[in-house]
Amino acid sequence: MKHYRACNLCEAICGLEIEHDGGSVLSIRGDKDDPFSQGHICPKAVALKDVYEDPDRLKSPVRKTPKGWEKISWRQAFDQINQKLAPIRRQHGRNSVAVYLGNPVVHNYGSLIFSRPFIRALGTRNVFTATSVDQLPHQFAASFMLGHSLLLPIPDIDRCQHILIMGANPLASNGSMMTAPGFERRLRALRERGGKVILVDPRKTETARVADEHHFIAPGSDVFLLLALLNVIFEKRLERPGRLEKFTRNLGALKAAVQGVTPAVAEAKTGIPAAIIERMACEFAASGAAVCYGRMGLSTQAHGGLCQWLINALNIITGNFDRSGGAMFPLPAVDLTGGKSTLGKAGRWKSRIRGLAEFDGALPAAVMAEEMLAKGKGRIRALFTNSGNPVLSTPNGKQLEKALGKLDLMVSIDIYINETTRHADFILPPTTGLETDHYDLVFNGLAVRNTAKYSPVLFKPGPGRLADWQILKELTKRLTPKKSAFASLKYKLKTPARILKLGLLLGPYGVWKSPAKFFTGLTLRRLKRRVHGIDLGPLQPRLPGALLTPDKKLDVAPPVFLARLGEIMTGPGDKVSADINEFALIGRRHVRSNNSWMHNTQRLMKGKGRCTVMVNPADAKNLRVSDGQSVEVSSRVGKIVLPAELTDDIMPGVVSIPHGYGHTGKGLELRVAKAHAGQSINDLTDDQIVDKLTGNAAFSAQIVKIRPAPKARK
Ligand SMILES: Nc1nc2c(c(=O)[nH]1)N[C@H]1C(S)=C(S)[C@@H](COP(=O)(O)OP(=O)(O)OC[C@H]3O[C@@H](n4cnc5c(=O)[nH]c(N)nc54)[C@H](O)[C@@H]3O)O[C@H]1N2
Ligand SMILES: Nc1nc2c(c(=O)[nH]1)N[C@H]1C(S)=C(S)[C@@H](COP(=O)(O)OP(=O)(O)OC[C@H]3O[C@@H](n4cnc5c(=O)[nH]c(N)nc54)[C@H](O)[C@@H]3O)O[C@H]1N2
Ligand code: SF4
Ligand SMILES: [Mo]
Repeated sequence: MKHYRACNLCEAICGLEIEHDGGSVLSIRGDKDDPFSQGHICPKAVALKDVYEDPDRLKSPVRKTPKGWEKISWRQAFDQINQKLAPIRRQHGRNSVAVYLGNPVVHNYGSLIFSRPFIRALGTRNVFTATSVDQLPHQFAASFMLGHSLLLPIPDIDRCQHILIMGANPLASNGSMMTAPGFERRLRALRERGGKVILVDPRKTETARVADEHHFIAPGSDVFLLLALLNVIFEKRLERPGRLEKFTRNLGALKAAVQGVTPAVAEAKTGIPAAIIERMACEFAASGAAVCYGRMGLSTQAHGGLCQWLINALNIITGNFDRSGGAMFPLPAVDLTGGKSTLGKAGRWKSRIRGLAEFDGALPAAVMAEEMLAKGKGRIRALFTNSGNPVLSTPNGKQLEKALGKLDLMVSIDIYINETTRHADFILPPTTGLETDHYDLVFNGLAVRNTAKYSPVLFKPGPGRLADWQILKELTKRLTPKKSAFASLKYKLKTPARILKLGLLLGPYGVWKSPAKFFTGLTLRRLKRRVHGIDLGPLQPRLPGALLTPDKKLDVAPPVFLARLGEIMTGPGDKVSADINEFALIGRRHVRSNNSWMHNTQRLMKGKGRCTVMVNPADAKNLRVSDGQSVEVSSRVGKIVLPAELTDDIMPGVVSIPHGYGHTGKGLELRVAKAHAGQSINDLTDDQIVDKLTGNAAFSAQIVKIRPAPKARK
């Protein structure tokens, strides 16, 4: 039997063809008839079978006891959680209970939809999500420039002729903040039609293989490259905002802001020769269909917010915004912006200890531990985690681990006991992957083409199993005062599929939008019938209509960015180390790995351990370190020991360690791939180093010391 669905493991939403016998998976292949992914998949999709079959995956709620984990019923779990939660809320107030939402929430529509009412019912300001260790700067820039944090410009990769990629490695990550299944094929096609791919990255990554040019850049210095590119364009009068000009505000302020940051100034900061910067700017401006795209390497650094602003600005002043071949705005079948601005949703409250500002209802994850540790009124005493592993994924993970030990109550909704959930008092395991239905509410909104696809349940979960949304719904119900019979019936009837049905009906392709489309418009029933998905066409210009700023104008230089830019231009500058043992730390991803949680699948964890420290051979020589030798990497917050991997692919003065490893705790040993346990980069990253503008964690360019590891005592 064949089943069709979209893979929900990463942002590429590839179509899958799954052969099965009703109970087990026989094979997983790319669905050639999926109009978007056209047969592309990566090795992770095949590992969905392993997750489904994994004997280590939890199937029923567990409670921590002095004798270890004890299985309990759902009713016992909900009752006991409630009994412990109620007095904490009563005595210490609503903010004493915190929530952390991890990455898989955005890949799971039920969890996404039902997390909101849960947070609302808790009424807490201590909400943390993986956004602030990831793409917050993109959303921050979108909110201030366009009026909504989800009005995100996406490179029109299939029609552009020139792409400048900064701090992204789509050949390993399959693309991010840019849903483009088969990224490599799309980049190759760009070059085959005579286009150009330029990559700027402190590591010559897998993506460099398909680029025309790769330039090393000093980590954390991208803001100066972007300022210089804009500077050259204004100096040479190459700016051509075209039709955007009519509805763009503050062009003059942008021009003034980049004055003085010449290619020579940027060369000193970035290491990229001035002549190359000048040529890059001219080629970009001359292309007519160019786009600049910057991802993790740019958003998770001290100037993340400025970088994402300047990328938008570069695309705007060259007219490559909202036009074919530039950065465009998808029109998904369910529009999450809801037509309401998010402009006011910033800085409404601040974190208790460090005073970092809220954005879109959440505080930076980097303050989570201190909010649990620092005594006083308003301390976090209870935590719910949903689909996350912040001990491995947020800066200074060891400190967070210590803080979790001080909580009065911790509840985790997760399918595994991991480095974080092992500190929970209760783990509530949902159905996952092949056992759930899905519609991609988030990534259709970031996609390089408008498409829609509904993924039905493949294997019906057995009795006593609950989906994420059912767990959230039950937790919410118990927090909410008794409602009228009508209100509780209405709530009872709410399911993700029913909400989707309504969203599609009211959405831009829905029957409701245009009565003329009564027989053809998008409905859930019609979508379900098209098992491979529906193509809704290439991206179309949407501005100024889609803008959600009060005056319906695009702001190319909002004051918050100008103020922050002023600070960094007149401030003392970044520490440039002179010590030969000191290096700038960057991260990395591997195609056969998925953040912290798929390291229990044999198929992905084949071969040598990948959790190594990449060091340039010239640096290794100075350090007297040879390939494979154990080195100690240390920072203000911690120390880890890993094998060195010598490679010319890494820029001198820079070292790279992947994140998501460090599965070394008792009871957490990987069953199938011990060589891949590794150590956590976030035992080195400093929680005090954040992007001051957005509060996002600044993982990149933190300074670490390296030395040969002291020999282990016998
Ligand atoms: N130094 C450094 N740190 C980083 C990064 C980096 O590049 N460098 N990357 C950052 C980024 S981009 C991200 S997104 C974060 C990710 O950080 P997190 O979201 O905190 O962690 P994940 O590793 O994605 O863990 C996901 C958890 O969800 C569980 N899970 C999987 N499927 C389901 C499901 O269907 N339901 C439920 N309830 N649980 C499920 C898994 O078992 C796992 O425990 O890490 C960030 N941390
Ligand atoms: N196989 C696989 N795919 C994934 C994931 C995974 O864990 N495994 N995670 C998913 C998630 S949650 C996300 S958010 C995306 C991320 O998707 P990407 O952003 O494409 O992934 P990264 O590999 O983190 O790429 C960041 C690049 O930035 C570079 N870099 C680091 N610091 C700097 C800097 O200061 N300046 C510049 N210019 N470059 C810098 C790094 O060398 C790296 O090549 O990937 C997703 N896809
Ligand atoms: S690229 Fe992403 S969405 Fe596509 S198969 Fe791989 S993990 Fe799944
Ligand atoms: Mo991410």
